[in-house]
Amino acid sequence: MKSRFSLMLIFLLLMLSFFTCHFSTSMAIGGAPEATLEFWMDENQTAFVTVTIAFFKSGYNLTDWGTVVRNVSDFYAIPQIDGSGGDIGIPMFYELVHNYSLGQLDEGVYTFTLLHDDPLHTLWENMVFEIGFPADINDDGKVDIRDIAIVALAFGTHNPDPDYNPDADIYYDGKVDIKDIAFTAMHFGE
Ligand SMILES: [Ca+2]
Repeated sequence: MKSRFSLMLIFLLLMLSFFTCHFSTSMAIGGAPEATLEFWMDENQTAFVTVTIAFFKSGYNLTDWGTVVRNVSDFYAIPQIDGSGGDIGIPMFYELVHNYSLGQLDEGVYTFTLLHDDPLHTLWENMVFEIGFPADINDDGKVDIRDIAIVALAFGTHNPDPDYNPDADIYYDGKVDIKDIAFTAMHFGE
């Protein structure tokens, strides 16, 4: 009785994985583009994000990648995907790669957001990356109670308050809040 139940469970799991695989494959064949983001730095410490958009050609052309706007700690990449008419044929797999230069960034934690919205598809990908060793605020090579104290002292301040300390603003969003304390605490002892 027990082994029959186990067999049943295995069968159900197999069915579930089959449907999950089948579903994701048919999404791609249906033409919904998929984006992947990769962060890297060159020898001059310039930060880049490589955006790869993969899609099956079903009347799609990526003609304009738009611009990246730096909004304190967030970068928004807004690719424009233009329809190119009813191009019905054998589905072809396309991949478009674009490098966004983010320039030389101060030490901190940043978020890169890719957003594309059209009547058919929404592409939304988020990536968090770190520059330097931001939890070590006093730059003495370790994260300890001194670093926590610096963030605690600046807690609740906003740029341009006189007490605002950009080094304590690890998420670099113009305010020192619980996110910055939590990040420092998470790296405590490193
Ligand atoms: Ca330190």
